[in-house]
Amino acid sequence: MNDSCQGMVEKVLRNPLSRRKFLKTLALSGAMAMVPGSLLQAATAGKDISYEDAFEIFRNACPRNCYDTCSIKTFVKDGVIQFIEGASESTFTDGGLCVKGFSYPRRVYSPDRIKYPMMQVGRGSGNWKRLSWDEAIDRIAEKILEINEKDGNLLGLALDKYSGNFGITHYGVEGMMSSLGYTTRFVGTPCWPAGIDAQNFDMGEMWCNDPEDMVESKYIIVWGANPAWCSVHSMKYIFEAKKRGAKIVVIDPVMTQTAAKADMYLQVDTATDGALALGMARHLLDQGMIDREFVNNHSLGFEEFSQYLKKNVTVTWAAKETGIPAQVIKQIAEEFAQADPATIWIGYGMQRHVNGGAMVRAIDALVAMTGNVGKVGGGARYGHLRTWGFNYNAMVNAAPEGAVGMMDGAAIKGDFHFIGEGNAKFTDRPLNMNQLGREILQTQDPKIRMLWLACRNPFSQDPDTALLKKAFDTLEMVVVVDQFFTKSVEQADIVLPHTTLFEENTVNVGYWHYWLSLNEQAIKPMYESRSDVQIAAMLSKRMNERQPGSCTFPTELDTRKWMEKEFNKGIYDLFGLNSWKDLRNGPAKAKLVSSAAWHDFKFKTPSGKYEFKSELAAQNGHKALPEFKQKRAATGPLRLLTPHSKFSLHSQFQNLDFMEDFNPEPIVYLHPTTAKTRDIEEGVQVRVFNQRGQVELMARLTDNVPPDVLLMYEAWFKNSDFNVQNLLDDESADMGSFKTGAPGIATHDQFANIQKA
Ligand SMILES: Nc1nc2c(c(=O)[nH]1)N[C@H]1C(S)=C(S)[C@@H](COP(=O)(O)OP(=O)(O)OC[C@H]3O[C@@H](n4cnc5c(=O)[nH]c(N)nc54)[C@H](O)[C@@H]3O)O[C@H]1N2
Ligand SMILES: Nc1nc2c(c(=O)[nH]1)N[C@H]1C(S)=C(S)[C@@H](COP(=O)(O)OP(=O)(O)OC[C@H]3O[C@@H](n4cnc5c(=O)[nH]c(N)nc54)[C@H](O)[C@@H]3O)O[C@H]1N2
Ligand SMILES: [Mo]
Repeated sequence: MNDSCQGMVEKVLRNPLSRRKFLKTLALSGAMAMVPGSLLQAATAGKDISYEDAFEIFRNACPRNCYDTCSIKTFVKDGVIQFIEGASESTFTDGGLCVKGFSYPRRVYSPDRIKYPMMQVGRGSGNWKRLSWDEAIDRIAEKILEINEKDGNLLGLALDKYSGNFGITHYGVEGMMSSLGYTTRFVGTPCWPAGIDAQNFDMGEMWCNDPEDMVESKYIIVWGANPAWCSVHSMKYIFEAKKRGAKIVVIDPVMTQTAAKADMYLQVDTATDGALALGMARHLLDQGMIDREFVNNHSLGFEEFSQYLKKNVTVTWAAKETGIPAQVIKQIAEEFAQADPATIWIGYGMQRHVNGGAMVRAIDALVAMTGNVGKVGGGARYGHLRTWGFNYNAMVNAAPEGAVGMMDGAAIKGDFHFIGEGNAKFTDRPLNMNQLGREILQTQDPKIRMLWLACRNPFSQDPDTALLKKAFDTLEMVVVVDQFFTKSVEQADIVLPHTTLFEENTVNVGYWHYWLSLNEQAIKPMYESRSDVQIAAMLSKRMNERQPGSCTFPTELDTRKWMEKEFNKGIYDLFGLNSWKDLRNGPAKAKLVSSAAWHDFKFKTPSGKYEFKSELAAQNGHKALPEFKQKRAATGPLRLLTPHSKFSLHSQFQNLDFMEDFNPEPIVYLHPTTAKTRDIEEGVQVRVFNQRGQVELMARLTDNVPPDVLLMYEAWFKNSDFNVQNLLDDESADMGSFKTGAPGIATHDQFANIQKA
C-alpha cells in the first residue's frame, strides 16, 4: 500500500461508521487479507478513538473446519457486537479474516436464526410449532426411554456429528451419548481420511511442518489444494517465499485462484496424480537425483521401491496417464530435487478418490526420496493433531449401570472418535458416516430408530440426496441441533437452537497451524439458544427425573467452567502458559523444537524409519509399496467436481445476506468445446443430471476447467433447490479405515451429463 492510500485508510478508519463500511467492503471483495493488521491498529491506536476505551473486547476463535482456525477479536458495545477483526497477536491470522469471517456479525444477528426449540408437524412440511425447552427435552427423553424399553438397549439411538464446530467442549455431544449408554455412532470423516492413513503408513503419523516456515521453501508444489480460497492466511507465506525466489507450482485439474498466482500450472487429468508423482520419481532415479543420506539412514524399502519404478513406471507412461508432457514431468522433477528445501502441500481435495490414499503415498515418497522430509521449509504437508491434547472431560462419561451394547468388543477403532470408556463387555455400534443413507437402511437388530444430528448437515454434505431421504423416512425421530433451518432441519422432527461462537465459551486449535485461541462468551445467548453441552446437561436432568440413573452426564453446566476444565499441564507446557487466562491477552503458539515435522527422523512406523515399503499398509489391504492405483471407471460422460467455495464453508455462510449479494446463485462451469457440442451458451439455464438425480443452474463457459469436467461448488443457497449431493453416490475412497474407523469418500470420482434446461 502506498503512502497516500495509507493516509486515506487511516482517515476512514478513524470514523467508526465508515470504518465498518470499509472493513465490510474489503472483506467482501476478498481484499482483507491484503491489509496488514498492524495498519488497522496503527490507524486508530492513540488517535481520535481508541477502541480499547470505546468497546468491550473479547477473544474468540473461528471454530469451523478450516485450515486457518482464525483468532478473532470481538468489539462489543451495550451488549451488541459492533465489529470483529482478526487478532493481530497471531502471526498466522495477522489481523485479517476471510470474507466469511467478516460476515460473522450478520450470522449472529441474522433474522433467519432458529430462535426456540421447535417441532415440525410432518417432516418436510415446514409446519413448525414452537416448544418450550421443557417440552422439547421431555419429548426427546421419552423417546430414548421408549427405545431402551423396546430394544433392551440404546443401539437404536444414533449420533451423526462432524465439523460444524470444532470447539473442544463440543465433544460433550459424544459424552452425552456415552452417558446414556451404548449407542450407534457414525464414524469416519468425509474430509481427509485417505491421506491420514497414507501418511500413517509412510511416517507413522500425520504431522506437518508449521505453515509459517513455507517462507523458507525454495520450491513449493501446491498439489490438489486451493489455499487462495480455503486457507487465505497461508497465501502470505507462499507469496513471501516467492518474493525470496521460490518457484510456485500448482497441480490441479481446475485452474484455481491459487493456480493463477503460481509460476507454473499443470492441468493434470483428474485422479492421475499418482502416475505423475511416480513418473517424477522414476526420472529422478534415472538421473541419480536421490538424497542417499536420507534414504540410506532413515528409510526402509527404497530398493524395492526403485525396483518397482524401474519395472512398472516410465515418464512416457506417466505423460500418457496424466496429460502432462514428458518434458514437463522431467523438468519439475529435476527442479524439485535441486531446490533445497522443497515442499509439497498435499491437498484434501486431491485424496477424495478411489485411489486417493495411493496418490498421497506416491507424493510422500517423492518428498522423502529427495530428502525433504524433516526439513525446515520442506515436508509433505498434509495436517497434524499435535496441539489437540486436551482433557475432553465433556465426553468422558461411563455408561449408566446395567447398560447393554455391542458384544464384539473394541468395535470402534481409530484416533478420531470420542467414545465412552466402555466396560470390557460392551461397546458402541460403529457405522460408516460416509454411507449414512445406506447404513440407516441396512442396519438391523436393532434398527436405527432415532438420529441425533449436531455440527452436521448431511442433506447438504452427504452424497445421494434421494437415498438419504428414503433412509430418513424410516426413522422414528430426528433431532437436529443447529443455528439455521438447513436442509437437514427440513427433515427433522425436533430442532434445538444453538448458540453462535460469540455466545458460549470454548477453546480452539488448528490442524494446520500451531496456534491456540480462547473463545470467550462475548454476548448473551440470542433468543433461547443453548450450546451443545448445555443441551446435554438439560437432557441428563430430564432423563434422571424420568428414570433415576438413566444418564451419567452432569445435570447443571456452566460453559466457562467446562472450558477451563479442558486445560492440563501438557497444554500449558506446549504453549508456554501459566493459566488459560493468559490467552485473554491473545492467542498462543506452540513452543516448537523445530518448525519441521520429523526433524529428529524418529518416525512412528513399526521400523522407526520412513517406510517406502509398509507392511502395515499391506496388512490393511493395500500395496506395501506406493504403487500406482487406477482411477475409478467413468459412470457418465463428464466428470463432476464439487469442491469448496470461497463464499461458504460447506453449508455455512452462503445463506447470509452479505454472501447472497456477492454470490447470488449457483453456477456450473464448463469448457467452451463441451458447451458447443451441447449447444449451451454462456449464462443459460442448464440441467446437470445422472442416474441419481439432477440440478438446474446457470452455465458459465471457461477454459479454466478441462473439457471432460463439470465444476460446481458445494454450498447451501437458502432460496434455491440447488444441491450438488443430488448427483453424488457414496463410493468409498481407498483408505481411511485404519485411523478413522471407516474409509473416506470418493467425492470427486463422480460423473454426470449436461444439457440446456
Ligand atoms: N460434494 C461435496 N461434499 C462434501 C465436500 C465436497 O468437497 N464436495 N466436502 C466434505 C468435507 S471436506 C467436509 S469437512 C464435510 C463437512 O460436513 P459438515 O461438518 O456436515 O458441514 P458444515 O456445513 O460445516 O456444518 C454442519 C452444520 O453444523 C452447524 N453448526 C455450526 N456450529 C454449530 C454448533 O456449535 N453446534 C451445532 N450443533 N451445530 C453447529 C452448521 O450450521 C451446519 O448446519 O462435507 C463434505 N462434503
Ligand atoms: N472458503 C472455504 N475454505 C475452506 C472450506 C470451505 O468449504 N470453504 N473447507 C475447509 C475444509 S473442511 C477443507 S477439507 C479444506 C479443503 O481444502 P482444499 O483441499 O484446498 O480444497 P478442496 O476444494 O476440497 O479441493 C482442492 C482442489 O482439489 C482439486 N482436485 C480434485 N480432484 C483432484 C485430483 O484428482 N488431482 C488434483 N491434483 N486436484 C484435484 C479441486 O479441483 C480443488 O481445486 O478447506 C477448508 N477451508
Ligand atoms: Mo473438510
